[in-house]
Amino acid sequence: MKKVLGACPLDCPDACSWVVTVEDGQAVNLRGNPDHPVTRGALCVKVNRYLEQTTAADRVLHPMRRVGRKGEGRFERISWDEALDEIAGRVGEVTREYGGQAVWPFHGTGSLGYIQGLEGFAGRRFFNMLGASVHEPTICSIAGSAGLKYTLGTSGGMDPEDFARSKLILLWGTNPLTSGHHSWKFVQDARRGGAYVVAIDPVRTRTAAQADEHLAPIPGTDAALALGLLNVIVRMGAHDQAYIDAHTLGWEEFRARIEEFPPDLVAKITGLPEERIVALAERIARTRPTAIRATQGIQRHAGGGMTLRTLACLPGVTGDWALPGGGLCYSTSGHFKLNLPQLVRIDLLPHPVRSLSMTRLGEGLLEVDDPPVKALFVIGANPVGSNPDQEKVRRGLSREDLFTVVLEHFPTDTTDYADIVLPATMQPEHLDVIAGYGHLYLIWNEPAVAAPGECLPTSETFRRLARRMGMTEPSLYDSDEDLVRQLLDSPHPWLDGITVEALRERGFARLNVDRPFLPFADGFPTSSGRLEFYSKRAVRAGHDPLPGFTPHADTGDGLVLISGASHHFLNTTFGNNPELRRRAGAPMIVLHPDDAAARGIPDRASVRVHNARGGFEAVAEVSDRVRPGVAATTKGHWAKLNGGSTVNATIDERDADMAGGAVFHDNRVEVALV
Ligand SMILES: Nc1nc2c(c(=O)[nH]1)N[C@H]1C(S)=C(S)[C@@H](COP(=O)(O)OP(=O)(O)OC[C@H]3O[C@@H](n4cnc5c(=O)[nH]c(N)nc54)[C@H](O)[C@@H]3O)O[C@H]1N2
Ligand SMILES: Nc1nc2c(c(=O)[nH]1)N[C@H]1C(S)=C(S)[C@@H](COP(=O)(O)OP(=O)(O)OC[C@H]3O[C@@H](n4cnc5c(=O)[nH]c(N)nc54)[C@H](O)[C@@H]3O)O[C@H]1N2
Ligand code: SF4
Ligand SMILES: [Mo]
Repeated sequence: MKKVLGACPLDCPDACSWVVTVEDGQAVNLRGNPDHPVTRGALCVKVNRYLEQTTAADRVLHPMRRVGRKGEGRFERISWDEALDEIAGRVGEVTREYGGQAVWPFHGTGSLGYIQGLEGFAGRRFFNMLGASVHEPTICSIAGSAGLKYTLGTSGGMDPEDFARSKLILLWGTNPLTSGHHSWKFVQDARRGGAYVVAIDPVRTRTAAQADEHLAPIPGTDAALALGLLNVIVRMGAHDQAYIDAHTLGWEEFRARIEEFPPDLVAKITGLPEERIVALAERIARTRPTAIRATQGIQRHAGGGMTLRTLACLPGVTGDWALPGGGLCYSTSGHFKLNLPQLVRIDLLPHPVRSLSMTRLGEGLLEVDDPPVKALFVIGANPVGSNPDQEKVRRGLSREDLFTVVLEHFPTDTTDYADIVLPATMQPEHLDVIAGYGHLYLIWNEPAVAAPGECLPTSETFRRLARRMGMTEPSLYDSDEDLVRQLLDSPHPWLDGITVEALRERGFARLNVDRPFLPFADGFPTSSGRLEFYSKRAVRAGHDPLPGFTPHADTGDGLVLISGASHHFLNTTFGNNPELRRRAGAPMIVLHPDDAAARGIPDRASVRVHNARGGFEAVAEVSDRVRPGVAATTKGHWAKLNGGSTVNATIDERDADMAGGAVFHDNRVEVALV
């Protein structure tokens, strides 16, 4: 029997460190690493079933070639040799006829590993050699990150471990009890120290139900709420003028913007009672330190970038950025100053290439023609389940002239459209290193068991494909461990002493930063070195020079449908696990009693949720967990296991205000009895 240290690869802020128990070459137990200060011995309801998934009967174990029509999901088993020959041949034809840019390496968030996953996996070097289009990972968090960079110069903020020192915590558009529960312990620590917790969410989630106070604004109006809170704070004279003078840029201009948002107007915009806005502002005014936790859900709207840009100003006005336990945390990933350029090797590109946005796969496959996309590699992604506009994505993937290769663990809604499916290893079967976006540790993942069937690490698949295509560039053949060494080879002091050996021994390493962590103690990484209320960079990018409020673009009829994290699935990962499906139940939609009554929908009724793009079937839950005009469901169900379509059939392939982010929660639907 041996115990092997690993890392949860899933797209979750917590990046847990885990321990696999191996007996006779089989993984027999998986649990959270008790030594890791954030994991603290616990995984989650989903990953407690991860080992079960590694041996599930439906796991893809061999290369397969399509025999049926696209979308039908009928395949025959082939050998790796046949698969590599066919892929090398088809990709060679495409690049000769249309150029490298006709190849789209579409990689998703199935694994956040630096080697096997999204962050820069070895396949990037192969695609750079081809001169393939660059894939822009726009689907998750990019609008908020872009907004934060205007204000702070980085998307990184405070360390969630420091929530324990806060006296007021605003859980603003975040549902940690479902989407990354490990930070909750720090919230509880703060409460023991007397902290007050406010949830700001149009839905009464598990998290909101546990808060001391819950405010349910109209979706997409948070920036107006932030400006309204600031309006009251400034009128009280509770802004920190000394901090503002020493550390910010453009206060007089921003102050004028704040004056445009008095609480009576903000009450109208947000649908919140004016007295509750004023009361929260007064609470912020008198409570130091105040921490804001905002995550990705809040920015999946037309104005999502502006929302984070504006929220990050709040601690700049109150001076909380200077205080342990104060500030804002969206994602910590910007703090990992790893040597990504050396891993990704963009310099291998033969010439500059275009980018294709992950969020716009339908458009990319159906409308782009300079050149058209002729070969698609889907790696760690399930776009039929997770992308906006499911029907458009299906139409794109159905193109007969498109050659599609999907690297997967399971026969998903997307593999059904593949020409070739390649079997990929799961986390206990390959080497990787990962960083959370909700803490400051790098986590090591040592292979624990042999891969089943003919599964290969994604990195190895691309080494073999490069060889098959006759590529001679030596760095294509670097081993996984070499790749990690190149990644860790960074001059940044926060990475001093973090080596493969150190990681391997303990399973994790915290960045060399102080505890408590004051991210901007040495200034902000903007061009002025200050927090920029006024941003020249924003002006150059065509945005408002000042933080403000950007309303929803789609103001039509219908209910605003929010489809946030499911407690039992992670995106569409685990959507095929029988026990988690049983616990999750059928797809549901929460309707306010007034909205249900107006449509004659009783509790537990079967309904069809639809709009011009498409629809899906769900069970109605009539409840005041949502505010009137808002409906809630969750992401993650598989279409083929739930009547052929999911909530993503209703979502628009539209961009948010910044960097091409997706707008999943900015979606209008109608609901009718079936
Ligand atoms: N169990 C589980 N965990 C997950 C995931 C999962 O699918 N399942 N997904 C993972 C991924 S990929 C990510 S990116 C993170 C995301 O983690 P979160 O950001 O927590 O994800 P969401 O559930 O999309 O959104 C959080 C909350 O924002 C609220 N919200 C939506 N629109 C608005 C708004 O306009 N204003 C306000 N104030 N609130 C709003 C939603 O109602 C929701 O409760 O979670 C990760 N963790
Ligand atoms: N309606 C709605 N839709 C959403 C969202 C929402 O809030 N609402 N949120 C969006 C967000 S935040 C995100 S991040 C996206 C995620 O969208 P995707 O990136 O498509 O993520 P998943 O749906 O989890 O699909 C990941 C796939 O990768 C596979 N996989 C996992 N590990 C590996 C590996 O090591 N190698 C290979 N080859 N494959 C692997 C898994 O089996 C799984 O099928 O979904 C988005 N979709
Ligand atoms: S999904 Fe998140 S909470 Fe669950 S084990 Fe993985 S990192 Fe931890
Ligand atoms: Mo995400």
